[in-house]
Amino acid sequence: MNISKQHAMLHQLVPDTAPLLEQLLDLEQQPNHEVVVAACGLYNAGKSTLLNALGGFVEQEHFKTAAARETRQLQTASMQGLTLLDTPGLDADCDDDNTAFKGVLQADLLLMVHNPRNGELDQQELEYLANIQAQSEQPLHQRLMLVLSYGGELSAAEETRLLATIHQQFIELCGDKPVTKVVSATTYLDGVRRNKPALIAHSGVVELQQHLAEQHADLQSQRVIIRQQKQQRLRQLLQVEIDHALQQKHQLLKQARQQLASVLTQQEQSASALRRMLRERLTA
Ligand SMILES: Nc1nc2c(ncn2[C@@H]2O[C@H](COP(=O)(O)OP(=O)(O)OP(=O)(O)O)[C@@H](O)[C@H]2O)c(=O)[nH]1
Ligand SMILES: [Mg+2]
Repeated sequence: MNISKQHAMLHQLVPDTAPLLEQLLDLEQQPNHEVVVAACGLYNAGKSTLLNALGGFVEQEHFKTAAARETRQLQTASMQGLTLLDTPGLDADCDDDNTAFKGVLQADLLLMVHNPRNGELDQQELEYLANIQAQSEQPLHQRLMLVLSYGGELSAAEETRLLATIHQQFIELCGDKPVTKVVSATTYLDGVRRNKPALIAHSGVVELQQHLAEQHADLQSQRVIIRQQKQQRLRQLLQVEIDHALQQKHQLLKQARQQLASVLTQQEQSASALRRMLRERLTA
């Protein structure tokens, strides 16, 4: 019997396990694809621009960018063995928030893109991060990098102060601060277009590309371990749910059997009384 048939049977037997089963099935059917690096953050944070810069989409952008809200769906591109994943801004009223979030959860590394013009992380970003943390096998600061976009717009002192505040927010949220890079994707794209090495170097994008290339092998082996841990955790949860559901069924059957037994006893008592009465009448 194949896995889907087993799952269908289990679903029929214990319907409450449906969400867990779905997650397990998703995980089992996930292809062994490339390492996925996803950009997430508020709309207009510069996610798509950053991914265009990282992926080398200079003359023609692969990920559409705009000054207004733009990305509405998940979109991917390949970059030296990595898959870059663009996501809708957190506050976009996107058709399928769940699909977007599921995609983000399956990413191996998250680039949390934050525009320093917005100051520290806002409530929406913090809730989003907490939600990811709640559903991750690894601590948040290990599966996420903070990327401050619009690099060069703050003075060095302002940038240091802002980063200290944001790092403190991370420490409160998950106990540690993530690896952090400050980039200007527009400066990088401009530098490549106009062949200005100083702009390219100043943009911080090359540094980020190098960092991702260095992380590649680690991310790949981590992916296998995390997948196994996730499967193990889901199977354990499933086992607990199944045991609980079977115990409840067993209890219900026991009660039903007791009720039936008591009805049977009553009926037997009535029948004996009836037989006794008939016998007395016949012998009278
Ligand atoms: N000055 C400056 N502008 C930037 C930078 N990064 C992005 N922008 C601009 O910011 C605007 C929004 O950029 P996008 O990359 O579309 O932002 P996004 O986060 O993908 O936005 P949504 O798809 O709507 O969620 C565009 O006009 C970009 O040109 C940057 O580092 N510096
Ligand atoms: Mg976008």
